[in-house]
Amino acid sequence: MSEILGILDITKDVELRAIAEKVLNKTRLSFDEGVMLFEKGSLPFLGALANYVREEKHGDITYFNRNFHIEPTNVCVFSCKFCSYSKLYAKREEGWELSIEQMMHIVKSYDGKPVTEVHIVGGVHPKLTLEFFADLLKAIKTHRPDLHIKGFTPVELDYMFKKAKVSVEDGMKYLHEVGLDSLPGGGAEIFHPEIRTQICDDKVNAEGWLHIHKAAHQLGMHSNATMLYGHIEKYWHRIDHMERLRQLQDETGGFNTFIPLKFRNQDNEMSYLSESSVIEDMKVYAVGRLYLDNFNHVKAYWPMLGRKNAQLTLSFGVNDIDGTIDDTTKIYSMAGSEEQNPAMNTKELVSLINQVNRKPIERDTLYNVVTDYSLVEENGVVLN
Ligand code: V47
Ligand code: SF4
Repeated sequence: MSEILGILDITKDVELRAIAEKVLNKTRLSFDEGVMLFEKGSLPFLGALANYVREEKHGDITYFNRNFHIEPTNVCVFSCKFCSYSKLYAKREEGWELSIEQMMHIVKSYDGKPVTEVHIVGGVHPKLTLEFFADLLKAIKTHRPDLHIKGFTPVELDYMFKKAKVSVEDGMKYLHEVGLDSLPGGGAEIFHPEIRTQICDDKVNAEGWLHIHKAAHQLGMHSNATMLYGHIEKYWHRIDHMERLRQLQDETGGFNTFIPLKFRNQDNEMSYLSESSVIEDMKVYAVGRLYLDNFNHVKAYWPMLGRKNAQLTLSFGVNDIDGTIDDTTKIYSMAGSEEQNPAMNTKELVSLINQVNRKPIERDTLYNVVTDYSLVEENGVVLN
């Protein structure tokens, strides 16, 4: 109770106090209230409110998982202006594509290591087909059936399905049957056409992105959702984006996690834009936590934000800091990620979470507990 009164004391603004009361009473925020949080909400106000909701849902629990990435190709038929990665026409000699054998070599390099997930995502190569990716999924599942495969954004899937002339529903069913377990959150960017047509005009639109996630959810698969922020979008475009996600989540309940992605400006066609401040970054996490009342988890992708800022997000609504990846995806390192050395082992990740007095828990993709590290001593012994 005193905590609640404390939050209300942070601001004298009548409209913000009304929003705070709604959040404390678990009442859903309206579109205009979402925009108002960005316009008028101070950092302490948003932080206190988002942290309240985070602790109501998860206490101090902070999840991470042990995963690795495979990027089948950096060749891409699309031309997103924020992308520092795709090589098709401009720098063809820098383009690469991996064979199934090469990707299986990566999978096998994790044999005996306690990873629970492989995240597969890359460019959209004009030659790679639905059958090629089905063969990849089958090969991974044959080799390591327990490894959860989180793979392909609607950008890749839309292209694959259209080329194979199959419907979204049939295509998803097929990939699920041959081993695809869930979808990552990429390709969402900003849904509203006013922004989308300026930054990524030629790839799948909002309706297509949401349709593919809905089809996955209807098969019982889970997925994540991202939002690329901090470029040319206005506050209301961010809320419009979250609103569309909130509506689909009401229908299906299939989203696991919301992942805001900070626009990085190195070596892309939008390099003339400056990047958002840390204050703005924390506000995006907090508003995400408050507006998306039907999402259980909000994730900060630490290789992009840096270790210190990732720790800070844990006081702004975030309850997940992604994985102990050995090698960050090139899509980030090329756009200018905060971390020069984005590898972090489990011990480092656990102490990063402990340092800010949160409770580290290793999860699998579906948020089942793998190891509760608050019960594990330095030497790895599980305490009772
Ligand atoms: O959709 C591309 C983003 C995304 C830039 O689901 C950029 O667990 C910032 O979605 N600055 C792909 N971001 C990666 C992705 C992801 C990452 C980690 C975990 C999960 C998950 C999903 O990367 C793209 C795009 O939004 N991106 N260029 C850039 N310059
Ligand atoms: Fe291609 Fe993805 Fe880059 Fe867009 S963001 S150009 S779809 S690799």
